Amino acid sequence: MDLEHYWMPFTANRHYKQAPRMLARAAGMHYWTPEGRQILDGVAGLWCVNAGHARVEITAAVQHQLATMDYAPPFQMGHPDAFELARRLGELAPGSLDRVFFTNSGSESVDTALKIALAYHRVRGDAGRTRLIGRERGYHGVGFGGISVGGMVPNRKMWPAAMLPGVDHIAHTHDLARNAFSRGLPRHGAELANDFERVIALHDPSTIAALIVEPIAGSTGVLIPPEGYLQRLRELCDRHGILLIFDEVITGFGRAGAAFAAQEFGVIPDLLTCAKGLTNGCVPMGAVLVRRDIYDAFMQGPPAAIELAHGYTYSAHPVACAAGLATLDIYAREDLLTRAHSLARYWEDAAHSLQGAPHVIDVRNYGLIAGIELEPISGSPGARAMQVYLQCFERGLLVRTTGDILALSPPLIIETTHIDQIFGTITDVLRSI
Ligand code: PXG
Ligand code: PLP
Repeated sequence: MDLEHYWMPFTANRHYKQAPRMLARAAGMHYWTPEGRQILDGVAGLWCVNAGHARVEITAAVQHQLATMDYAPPFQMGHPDAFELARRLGELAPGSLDRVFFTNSGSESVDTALKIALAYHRVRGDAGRTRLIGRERGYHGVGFGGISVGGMVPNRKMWPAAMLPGVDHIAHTHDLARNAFSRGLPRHGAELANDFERVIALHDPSTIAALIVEPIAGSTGVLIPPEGYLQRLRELCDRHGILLIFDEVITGFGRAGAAFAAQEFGVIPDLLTCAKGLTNGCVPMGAVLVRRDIYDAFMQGPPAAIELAHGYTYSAHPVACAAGLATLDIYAREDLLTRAHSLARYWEDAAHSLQGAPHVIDVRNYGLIAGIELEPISGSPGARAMQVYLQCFERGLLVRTTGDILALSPPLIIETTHIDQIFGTITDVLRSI
């Protein structure tokens, strides 16, 4: 097979193409390689296949939709499933986050949310609020907006002149010295929210439009918010008229034990971005859930005028909407959005059994997420985790790595025997390298 033409995303292309790892088939908790080797999926694809692979109900809905209406223009035109999916998402969402803008990815959701936040202040006559605040080690996709508010250095450093102006970052919450091997929410670090207060004072609160954070940071290596931290961010936003955006691209749809992490943590943002689990990963789709009165603020001008000059050719694509509705049906029927809650204790105990295994310097977890931080090989950051990743794949387990951190986020249909297999395999690998 000619591998040269495909420029692979976030991949060491040359290394991969020397020894490609191919997947050919998926069902339930597993992938199969072209040679027929079974691989347990420890990461729900890429944090997205929450209901497990190849669900027949979703396949049927997609097939039916493609045969009935392949495409419908989303501008000045609609189709019933788009309205129904928006209604259903509003029902799942916390508070009054029941106005929904559809996109095709997490990155587009982030750019859309940032644009809505800036435009909202402007339509209210508060056009001086132009600053966007992100957080160090945040991941908000790869659009120019997302990398500007994001805080993952390699994702930013090629494009120094292309960053949005007026962006600043608050400190991240990762604190191994005080919080290593925390179970659930780390005890120490609520005061790190005070760094937001510093940034607010520095720039003057009246210039800040929004703060965007992941309730649990995923891509950067599973950073769980310290107890009380998110509440404090919410209070500061309220006090200073700043919008709070939760990026729930990973934490949405049951990952943390509730429909959204916002509900799990009891902190309701003003805008919420999601994607991934919205269609169980099988058709690209994202969404921004918006507080009802923010939407209303836009609905003031001449009724025939377009209120927001924004949208994508594939916003509310009929096939994605069909997949989304079928996915939400499965989540509801199988109580998958709260399943992480009931499995969290077993998952936590299994994850923390790695404490004391070779190279492990931290284990952290929440819902059906775990991060295992490894001691880096001196002079080769990331190499240790990559070794574990490759060995796990050889032994029939798919994990994810970022730096020297293993990230785990299995489909929510996982059973305890799979949990045993995941952490058993990782233990064996750690002992062998
Ligand atoms: N926000 C967050 C919080 C994400 O986790 C995005 C935005 C961007 O979504 P799209 O659909 O544009 O990729 C994400 C995506 C990893 C990994 O290995 C995580 C993501 C993407 C790729 C890899 O942790 N999350
Ligand atoms: N580039 C060109 C030339 C286009 O015509 C369009 C959409 O019509 C786009 C980019 C944006 O594409 P999308 O709506 O799929 O984001």
